[in-house]
Amino acid sequence: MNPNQLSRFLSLVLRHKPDEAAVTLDSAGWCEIDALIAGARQKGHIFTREEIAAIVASNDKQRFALSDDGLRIRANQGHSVGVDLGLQPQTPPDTLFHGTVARFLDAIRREGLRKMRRSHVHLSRDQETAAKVGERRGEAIILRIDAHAMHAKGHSFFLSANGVWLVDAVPPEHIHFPE
Ligand code: HQG
Repeated sequence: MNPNQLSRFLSLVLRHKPDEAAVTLDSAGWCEIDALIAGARQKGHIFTREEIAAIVASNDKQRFALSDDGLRIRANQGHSVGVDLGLQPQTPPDTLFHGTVARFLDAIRREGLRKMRRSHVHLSRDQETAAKVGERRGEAIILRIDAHAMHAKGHSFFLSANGVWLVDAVPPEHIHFPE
């Protein structure tokens, strides 16, 4: 696997489908690296501990973290399998952003932002990051989220280890749509 393929494979296993490497994640999302390497090898995916360490260190979005003892790995966010990352609620910046595409806007106006397949709605701290998230699907539309008002109303916000703001849902009244 080249580094890109390995990064994608780790995202798949550590966020969505641990079965793909014949491993289980613990309740906080951690996976033994030795078990991951052995399980993936059984399925024909060959990589080393050093290659994993290089991905963790160099990944453009810091998608993965190693445990303090270096023996386990987990994804910092983006899960669809149920894990509890143990994040503490935090006060968000007054404004956060969400990058999406035009075809979702009608539904978002009706029902707000929903977490869809993931465990949270993902919000970005700045417009540039939100633009990159939206561009994965087409021409990005940037929504401005009134995080201050949501927080004041009791919504819990969490900050992932790689700087993504996570929230359960965003009701439509807290979303500013572009003109
Ligand atoms: C949309 C990447 C219809 C939402 C990025 C998005 C991010 C709705 C899509 C991370 C909706 C869900 C997450 C509603 C939301 N009706 N569509 N009510 N509510 N949507 O991938 O935020 O590279 O689950 O706008 O950088 O795009 O994987 O979420 O378009 O941080 O590390 O439904 O994924 O990180 O898509 O991206 P996603 P997202 P990684």
